[in-house]
Amino acid sequence: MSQHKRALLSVSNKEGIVAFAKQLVEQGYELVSTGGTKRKLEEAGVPVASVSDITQFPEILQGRVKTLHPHIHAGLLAQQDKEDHVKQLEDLGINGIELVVVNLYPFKETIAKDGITEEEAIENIDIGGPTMLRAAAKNFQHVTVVVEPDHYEEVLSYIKEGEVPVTYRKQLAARVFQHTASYDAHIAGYFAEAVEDSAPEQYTRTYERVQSLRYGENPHQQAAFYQDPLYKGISLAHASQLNGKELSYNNIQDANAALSMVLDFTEPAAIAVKHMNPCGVGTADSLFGAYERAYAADPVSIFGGIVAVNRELDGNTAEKMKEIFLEIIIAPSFSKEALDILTTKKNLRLLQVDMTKEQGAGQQLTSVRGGLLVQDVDEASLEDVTTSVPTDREPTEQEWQDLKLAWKVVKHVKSNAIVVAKGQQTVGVGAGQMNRVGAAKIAFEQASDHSHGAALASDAFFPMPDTVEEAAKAGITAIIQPGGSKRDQDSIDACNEHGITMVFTGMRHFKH
Ligand code: 93A
Repeated sequence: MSQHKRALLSVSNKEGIVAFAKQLVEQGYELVSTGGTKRKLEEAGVPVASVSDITQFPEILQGRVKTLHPHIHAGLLAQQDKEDHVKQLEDLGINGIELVVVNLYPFKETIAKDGITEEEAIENIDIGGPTMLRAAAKNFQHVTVVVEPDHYEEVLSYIKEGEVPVTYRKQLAARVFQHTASYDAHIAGYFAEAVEDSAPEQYTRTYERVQSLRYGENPHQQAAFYQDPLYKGISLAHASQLNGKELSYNNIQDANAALSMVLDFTEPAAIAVKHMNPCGVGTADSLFGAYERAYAADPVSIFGGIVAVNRELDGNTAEKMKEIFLEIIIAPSFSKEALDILTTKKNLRLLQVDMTKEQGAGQQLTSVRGGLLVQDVDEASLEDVTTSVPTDREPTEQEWQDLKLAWKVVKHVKSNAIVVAKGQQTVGVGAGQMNRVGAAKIAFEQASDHSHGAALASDAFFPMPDTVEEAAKAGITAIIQPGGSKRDQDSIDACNEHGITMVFTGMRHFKH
């Protein structure tokens, strides 16, 4: 056995490798490298042997087989405190490897690029690298393994002190197994997507931290924001923050709710959200008009709320928004005038989100104790169903407009949900009640006399005619709901009695 310690260096990301290698040589290490890494080190005048010299085997198949050889892997996996391991290495003329520095082909970065071919993606699946990393990590009692350039300095300082402590080597091994697990999860996710097998029962995804958050839903809870790097659709993780304080956990939840809602509208729309429920929704021919309606829908609750719009935010609308305290404004873009107006408020968060991407909303994850529920995001709309009108009276043109708006909004309201809408805006929202009539009563109370001639949407069917009775008292003239209750006829009769028209969608929109 050589009296020198040996380090194997094989890196795709060559940042910092030359400086690190030079210092290893100074510390008495013999270096061994694969083709590209070796070239880089030689150019810098660092003495280095090639893996092929050790294996006595060339790199073949355009680099697909470089380090996959018993001379390398026995060197990595041998337990130096086991006599028979040491003897076998000696008999076979294999030297041990004490330090492994490997980072992998950039698979994730490659697939993130536009227009990448399957061939390019596949060539970036590293096989030899993870094999070395995992071998060295398994053998952390005897081998130091470094997968991130961030660790070069720390490892060097230990080497200079004489030895890398085994506790630290174990930490590095843990990083390696996290790294290779996440690397493989990216590959699995890519393949699942490629064979259109990304349904919830085949769920394979890996998430990466976007940011640590100051705290969670409450100050005593720790939290962080993760993103699915494979998701290429519209997401807050891709937003540019143009002004304001850092987003909080609750901000992200609320902003996500507002964004999801505004994306359901093609006409100019403004959505105001509080605690993940819409408190005001307005649409109009202009964004200014839409915001005026969203504001008028509930001028009290919007205070401290989150507003999302689906058109460039202009100066006039910005001026109007500035009048009250808002936490966040989300828009596809902000005019210079709007920015000048709103950036005078130091804390107001402005989020610019590209709303043009077409990819769907993907899957939704909810954690339960010790587990996870996965489902498709509810992206259904009225266009996906065949509606029917079981009542004597059909909706008028105006009622249809209000019903459509109410139905779009009710999907985003926590169940049991009742939304009352009139004249291109919501006038009452009853959210998250344990009983449907309770939700309706809240909506009517909020709507006050605006519920006269208004439309009502219910996220699920009426098990009894009581909601219709209450609606009639409040002056509602049109109702939209899934239908399908055993006692639908009682609700239909009640509607007919009060001259109310009712639409069945055949589709439910529970949201928990
Ligand atoms: O194609 S591989 O999967 N086959 C191998 O045997 C192998 N050994 C190391 N890729 C392999 N590597 C990877 O090559 C390393 O993980 C590293 O990312 C890269 C370094 O290659 P080079 O030194 O030629 O730039």
